[in-house]
Amino acid sequence: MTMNRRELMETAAAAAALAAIGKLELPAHAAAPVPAAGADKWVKSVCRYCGTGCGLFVGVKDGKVVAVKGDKDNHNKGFLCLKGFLLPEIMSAPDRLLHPLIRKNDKLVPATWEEAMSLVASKFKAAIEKGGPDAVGFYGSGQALTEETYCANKLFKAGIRTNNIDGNPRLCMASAVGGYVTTFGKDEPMGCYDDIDHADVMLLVGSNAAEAHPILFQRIVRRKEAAKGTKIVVLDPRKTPTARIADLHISFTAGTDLAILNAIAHVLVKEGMVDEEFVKAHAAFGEGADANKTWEDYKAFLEAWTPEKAEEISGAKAADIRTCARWFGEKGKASLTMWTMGLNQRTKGVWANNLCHNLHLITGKIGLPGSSPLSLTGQPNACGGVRDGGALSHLLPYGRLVVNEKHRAEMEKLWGVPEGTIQPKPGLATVDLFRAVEDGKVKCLYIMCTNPGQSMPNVGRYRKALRREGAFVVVSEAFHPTRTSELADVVLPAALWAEKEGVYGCTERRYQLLEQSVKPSGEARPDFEILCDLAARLGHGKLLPFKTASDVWAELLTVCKGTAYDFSGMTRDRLKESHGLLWPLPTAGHPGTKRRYVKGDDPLVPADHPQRILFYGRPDRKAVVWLRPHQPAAEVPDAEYPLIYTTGRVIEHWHTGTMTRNCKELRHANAEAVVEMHPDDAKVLGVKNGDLAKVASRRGAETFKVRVIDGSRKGMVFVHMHDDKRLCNLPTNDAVDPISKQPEFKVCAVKVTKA
Ligand SMILES: Nc1nc2c(c(=O)[nH]1)N[C@H]1C(S)=C(S)[C@@H](COP(=O)(O)OP(=O)(O)OC[C@H]3O[C@@H](n4cnc5c(=O)[nH]c(N)nc54)[C@H](O)[C@@H]3O)O[C@H]1N2
Ligand SMILES: Nc1nc2c(c(=O)[nH]1)N[C@H]1C(S)=C(S)[C@@H](COP(=O)(O)OP(=O)(O)OC[C@H]3O[C@@H](n4cnc5c(=O)[nH]c(N)nc54)[C@H](O)[C@@H]3O)O[C@H]1N2
Ligand code: SF4
Ligand SMILES: [Mo]
Repeated sequence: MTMNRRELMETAAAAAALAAIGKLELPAHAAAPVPAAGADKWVKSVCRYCGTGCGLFVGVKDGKVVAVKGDKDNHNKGFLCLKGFLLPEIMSAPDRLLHPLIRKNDKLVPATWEEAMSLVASKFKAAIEKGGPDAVGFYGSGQALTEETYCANKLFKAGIRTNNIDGNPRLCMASAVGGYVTTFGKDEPMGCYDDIDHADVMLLVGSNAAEAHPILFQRIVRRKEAAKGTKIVVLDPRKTPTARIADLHISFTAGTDLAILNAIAHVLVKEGMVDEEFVKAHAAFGEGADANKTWEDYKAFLEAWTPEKAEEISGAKAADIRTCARWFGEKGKASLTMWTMGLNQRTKGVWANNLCHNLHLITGKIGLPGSSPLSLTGQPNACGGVRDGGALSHLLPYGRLVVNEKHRAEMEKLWGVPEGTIQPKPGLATVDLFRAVEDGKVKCLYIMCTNPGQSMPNVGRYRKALRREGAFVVVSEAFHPTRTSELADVVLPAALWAEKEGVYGCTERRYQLLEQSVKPSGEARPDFEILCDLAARLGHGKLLPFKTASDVWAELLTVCKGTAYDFSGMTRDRLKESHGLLWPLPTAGHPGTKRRYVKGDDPLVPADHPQRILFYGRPDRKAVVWLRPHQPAAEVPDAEYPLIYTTGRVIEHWHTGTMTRNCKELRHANAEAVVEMHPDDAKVLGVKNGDLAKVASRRGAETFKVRVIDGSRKGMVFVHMHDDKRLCNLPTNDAVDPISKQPEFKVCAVKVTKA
């Protein structure tokens, strides 16, 4: 790390920062120092960035956002990390897009809204007339507001009648969704942040929470400080800032977690740490796609998965796996597992999720304070808008499925469209959607609130697809140029964060309202308004008759009613008064649900249910323990491409950097993506700190500055994803998990040479 970055991190708001440099004391927190800008009013809102979902107040002066301060009455207790704290800087950045752009003579030039929207509508109409509804598609985002995503979903699935609507949660949370649905029958975690405060043992698997969820990480650190003896195990190939607070850091070859997770279960069974009664009452067992196995079958399956075998496959020490299992399984202790992209972004991502759930089901350490599998959500509204709202190509709102006739009929009735309107076949998931643009099947693509020209795996291929002759690409963006807007035919200026109103749903099923603080900049319009305008121009105005985001919410309260997501008691007024509400919340007076499936907490479990828990998500009212053997990544190193390539985040930057590059403090701290490598690898390659190295896979290559760092794992290089000049996704693999269709960003094979 450069001195510059260290200096920055020392003054940063997150406990993460101190943990990263090996100190555990909590820093004097940046919740307090509000810039001396003297705001006239403070408007309640939520941070624009990560799935922690910190509550904050936006300080407004003369119609401009001048400051933010953390909301003391929300779960973040007034704390914000540096990115959240610096949000005001992004609002009036020089690269804010203030008017529409249209491509003329291969150049993007300013246009009026009327010109831009009539061009978009005519292109969409022509494509649909010629090629049918599936000739168009929509690619959305876990950062769009719930109301916006819902409008897009309704317009495309019920108006245009295509299921070709997907979004970046496919790159992010799809394997978590697949894990929850296959194990519990319904998506979304059962646990909550409060579990951190009760956990005795915390497993962080493939999660660098110190950088990616700083305020949650701070809560983890607080728990460790408050309850001596709390054990933290980090399973990550790299020695991340998160790993620096671990009591046990298990490093291993990327892509081999399945062997380790099965070996942990092996030890739990062998050493009598299972809860037979719980298993008997609540667990089913399955293999492949069917829950047709038994407890005995599962134990027989685990026989082979010894820690020694896991060591052979993964390089993790068998003794460490045993220690981890013994901590996790100790009777009477609360155990919490949290995971993120290290598990999800894999071709066996759903299986890896299942194996996390298995550990909790066989020990009964689930649905108790401090005991839960809790997948950490990446984006601020992946849960609320896209997952719960059903805006993926195979989903319909609130747990309903495109392939289910009854679900389609329910939605058709709710949407007031004729029976048979919704297509019964799932549309194209992200990678297939972009391939359909490549081969001309999808002629028009509408991209909203995401930057796939930088964030897609094997991005060189899809950048070409977006510029293909005959493809028409619309991008709704708050900034320009981005690596996607530069490829567009039309760029629409979107209102940003505090310039509009809507709901975000974060990791713990918590829905929160972002109130509008200021007017949109320039000619920018909220995505909600743009979508309603498009619907009217395409002849589907009746489907989106909404005047305000609040009107959309009123409709959502009816759409969720009676589902496992029921939040119909969460009126706009309640959201306004509250500092976040957790669903299920089915009636006006209900306080919300901390722990789902748990009697006395979850209103969907009958009060007289004889057991403490009811897994009502599946017809047999059980959760499934899955028999999932280890399988290797889609691409593993060989003689020609000898190193593992993995990519991810740094605390200062958000994804493709369009927003955080606009904060000078963040930009200066860590502007350029580097390739981190182990000293031994650097020696073999003949490179040192600051040299340039070319990283090449079978798909593409990019050059990065070298950072030699002993926290790296030998045989693996790690590259940051925020740099728009050095695209970390040129080499990544676009192979997908067969169940979740999520790409394997985290593992592929590369060769590195001095550039
Ligand atoms: N600062 C910041 N915070 C963010 C974001 C951001 O862009 N910047 N983005 C948000 C979003 S959308 C997301 S999805 C989250 C992501 O949050 P995280 O998943 O925590 O972040 P990543 O850096 O993508 O990856 C996490 C870790 O996975 C490890 N890893 C790689 N391969 C494997 C493997 O095979 N097994 C295991 N167990 N681990 C492996 C990497 O070494 C890395 O440390 O962050 C959210 N928060
Ligand atoms: N190599 C590699 N690639 C990855 C990952 C990885 O770990 N490694 N992680 C993947 C994951 S988990 C994720 S979530 C994706 C994220 O990838 P992206 O979604 O492509 O990344 P962002 O930079 O968040 O893009 C959001 C865009 O929306 C714009 N924007 C902001 N607010 C608004 C708004 O209100 N309306 C509109 N219309 N636009 C707005 C921002 O300027 C920004 O350009 O990246 C994926 N790609
Ligand atoms: S932890 Fe996440 S939600 Fe909270 S302030 Fe930081 S970026 Fe925003
Ligand atoms: Mo993500």
